[in-house]
Amino acid sequence: MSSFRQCLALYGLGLISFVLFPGDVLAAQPKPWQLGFQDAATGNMSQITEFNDFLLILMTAITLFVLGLMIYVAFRFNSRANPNPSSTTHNTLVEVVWTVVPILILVIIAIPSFRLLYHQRVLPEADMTIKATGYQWYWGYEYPDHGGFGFDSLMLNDDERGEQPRLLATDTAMVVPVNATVRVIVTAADVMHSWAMPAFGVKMDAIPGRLNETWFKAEKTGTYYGQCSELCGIRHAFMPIRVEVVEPEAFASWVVEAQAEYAQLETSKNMLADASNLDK
Ligand SMILES: [Cu+2]
Repeated sequence: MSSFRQCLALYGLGLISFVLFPGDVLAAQPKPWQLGFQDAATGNMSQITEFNDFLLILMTAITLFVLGLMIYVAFRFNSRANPNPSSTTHNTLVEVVWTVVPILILVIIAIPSFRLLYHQRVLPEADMTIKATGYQWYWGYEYPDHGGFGFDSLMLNDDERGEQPRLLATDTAMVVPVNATVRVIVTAADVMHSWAMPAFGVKMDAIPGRLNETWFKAEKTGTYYGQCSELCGIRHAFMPIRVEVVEPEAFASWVVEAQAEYAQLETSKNMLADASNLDK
């Protein structure tokens, strides 16, 4: 079978599976031939997508209107069609209209824009908190509400990644329950990074010595991929972010496993205390 037909068959299979199993379990990552944003997994991202679509329509309408005017002027008022130009210099009505209409358009854009900013910036009552720390070049996560365990999440190379997508695969993931409001405290330990998750509509700078706050409420279970979005050094492109959104029961059992598996903060605190005793 030619590769084109293989592609077609694969595409068809993908389409059928999408129709049969629509967006319930989502794997948010860039797709070949993707146009626009990744599928939204949070209310904020749905609003961002809607706002983008609205602006696209508005921009297209304005551009077509201006293009139409220019074409009209070029044909109607060129020197052959209009050999004796009018010497009018002012028209109060036209001047009021071309000032007021753009102001109205800006107000129409500003209202949903500010509403969106407000939703992103004002944190609702959070169900849980996770601290994400950017390092050169990987992410570390801490769960202060669940016993304070923490772990690092490193990119997997092509030999290790299995089914996971290239350059986005990680060994461990931030795991969160579906439909929970998660507050993410974002910081960095060395240089500036940025914790970005396109499907959640979240992008927050991670700055050393400073705690930034953001939040999301994932409404669909699945695996979501993002990347560090602040140029942070030679391996900036290789510190992906993976978030697993799971059912609350699965989250609870993951927490039990994670508490056993990952070093507890308490343990590391004791180690630090031991180390400082050694210095004396
Ligand atoms: Cu980074």
